[in-house]
Amino acid sequence: MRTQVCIIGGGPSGLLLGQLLHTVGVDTIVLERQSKDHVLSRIRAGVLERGFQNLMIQAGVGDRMIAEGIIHDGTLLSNGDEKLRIDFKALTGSHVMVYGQTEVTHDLYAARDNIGAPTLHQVEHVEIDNLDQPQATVRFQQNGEQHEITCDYVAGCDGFHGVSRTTIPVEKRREFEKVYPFGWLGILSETPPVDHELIYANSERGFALASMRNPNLSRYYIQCPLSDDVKDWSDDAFWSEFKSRIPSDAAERLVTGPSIEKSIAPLRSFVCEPMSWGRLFLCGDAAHIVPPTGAKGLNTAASDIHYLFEALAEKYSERSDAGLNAYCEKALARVWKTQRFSWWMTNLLHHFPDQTSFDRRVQSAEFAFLQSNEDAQRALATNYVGLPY
Ligand code: RFL
Ligand code: PHB
Repeated sequence: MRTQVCIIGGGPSGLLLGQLLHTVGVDTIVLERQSKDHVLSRIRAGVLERGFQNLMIQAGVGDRMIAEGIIHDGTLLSNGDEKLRIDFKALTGSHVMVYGQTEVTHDLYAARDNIGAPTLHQVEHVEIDNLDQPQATVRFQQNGEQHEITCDYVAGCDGFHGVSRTTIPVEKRREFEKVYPFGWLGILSETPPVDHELIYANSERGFALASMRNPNLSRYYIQCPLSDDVKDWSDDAFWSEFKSRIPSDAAERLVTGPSIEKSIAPLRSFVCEPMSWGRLFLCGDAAHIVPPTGAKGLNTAASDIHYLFEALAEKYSERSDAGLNAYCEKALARVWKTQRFSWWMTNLLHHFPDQTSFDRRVQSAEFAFLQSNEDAQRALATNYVGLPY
């Protein structure tokens, strides 16, 4: 098999890149380890920056998102019963959109099927080779048979547990990591969201987040110890803990119901440098992970895709390597800014097991400063709605 760009990973990064390249006539093959149903059943991100929304439109897959996505002009932060609304619209003139990653992936798969571009599922033992040669090679197995693809470029969009990153020789790779001493227990429930905007709550009992997918589907999270097992969390236990952490007026109007999904995700900050190696370009979770507090994971994946798409389009239309040579530096500059913001939001809003009474007072002082200072609010809002590409 032969293609111009071989994309490893059929998650949102890989699929979005495939659609964008299609608009400029560049052909791709997507290799995905899981079945399509498995990929579409994953419940993950919920908040899209304006840049992400624009990329979906540019890729020709924005119609359902525009029709069904919910525009959010602000979000509420709380510290105990102290509240602060961050008004994105007034502070930045911009907004975010609530439209689930599951829906994004669904729309991207439908569009890919529509153009008849090849997506090979349940591939195993992917190996990337010849990255320093005029053509790269990708070998893999499917249904027990060995296959090989030759291509101009490889896009490593295979997430944190993928193989692309480890193709960069270990002595040439630097990894920066911070593992947080807690996770997020999340549930999805067919109940009306407790508020029309998201609530990020810090409380004496730890962090909670009230989010949503649509007017009758709520997504709620609480910070929990990493040692917790999701099987030990009954719905009742979740609701009671969640209620104790959000502001009391919200707790009073909270509608509870059975959970239809419940899982625990660990929190981690991670960056791999470089993000390119010969003909290989890493994008999204394959190269970096953020704790979900700032809603930046999927959005930072999208900015990588934007830089890589522009560089590949330039290469194929103008025969220039300038964009590809600059990819790593451009992508990393924005990646580190979103790392800083996600780390800062995580520190502002969570309880750390080794936190002293001094640390807690500093957290409250930071919250009070935000409440009293519009410039600080604008800095938060500017990062939350998304830094420019
Ligand atoms: P993905 O989604 O992990 O997709 C990678 C794909 O590659 C496949 N794969 C392989 N394929 C072939 N060969 C191999 N060897 C392979 N190894 C892996 C995998 O099966 C998979 O299909 O990475 P991608 O595309 O870079 O997308 C990244 C996003 O999924 C991620 O950043 C976000 O979900 C993070 N995230 C959030 N991001 C936001 O921007 N806003 C949010 O509100 C937000 N909330 C969240 C989140 C992540 C969460 N979890 C579960 C970690 C909330 C949570 C709880
Ligand atoms: C979500 O709706 O899943 C969500 C929203 C905001 C975040 C993280 C997750 O910061």
